[in-house]
Amino acid sequence: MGRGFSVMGVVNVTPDSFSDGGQWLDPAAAIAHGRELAAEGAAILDVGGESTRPGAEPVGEAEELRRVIPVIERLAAAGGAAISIDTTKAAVARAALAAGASYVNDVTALRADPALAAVVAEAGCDCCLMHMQGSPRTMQEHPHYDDVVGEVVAFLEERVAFALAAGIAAERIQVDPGIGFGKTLEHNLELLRRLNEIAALGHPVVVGVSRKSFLGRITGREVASERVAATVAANVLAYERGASVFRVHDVAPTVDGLRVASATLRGDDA
Ligand code: HH2
Repeated sequence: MGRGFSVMGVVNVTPDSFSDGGQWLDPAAAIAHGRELAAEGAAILDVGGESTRPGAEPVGEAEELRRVIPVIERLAAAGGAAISIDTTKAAVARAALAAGASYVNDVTALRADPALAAVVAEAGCDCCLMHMQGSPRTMQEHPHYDDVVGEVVAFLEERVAFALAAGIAAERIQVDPGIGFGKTLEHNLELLRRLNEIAALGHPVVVGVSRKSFLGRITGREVASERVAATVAANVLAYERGASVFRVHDVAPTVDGLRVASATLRGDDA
């Protein structure tokens, strides 16, 4: 049997996300978009109400709840895909889980809100712990590492230990190198090249390369939505090096790419 993969489709309910901000701010549009991504093969839909793009301003709890909860309720009721809540706030995660979400994607790896770990532990849901250097507002100003892969691995090890100590089951924990979060082009490429060192932690590895600016730097594509082929290429290489969850805006081409990668590498047509 070949190694499986899950595609996580991005449902941004924000006015300011870097590649699709404002497109799905209307709940009906976001719900329709989520259903389309599920039909294209997304096993997980990642619903977010706060942009994490470089320079983004924080969003208040009430506004974040207002954006995401109606969308989660409807997408969870529709079935066909698990729902992830992309948030750093315990109150938002709690409401999202009550509305039908079963996965918490926290780009701060349980560092921003001291109450979030207990919410995840109590719900017994899956969670993603992501590496980020700095905060979204300032992270791209001067990213610096002596050994980017070693430092990301050490960070994720510490965060996994923290999550376990908070009562989150080991099999519920996924890890993510945080492509583009306090990283230069060279840092992103080194993390992708040596992703097997992150997979060696023994937790499913999530990667989010979708349409990100390092792909624009390499290809010369300034318009984010034109970085689909670049996104598929990066995801295929990440799969080959051990990643298993792929967070993308463009689900159908990513599923095709990963099916071919899986069939080629493992003699399976997953
Ligand atoms: N990237 C973004 C947001 N959430 N979560 C994980 N686990 N990994 C990622 O790489 C990741 C993430 C940024 O992308 P996007 O949602 O498209 O933009 P924005 O944050 O501006 O909404």
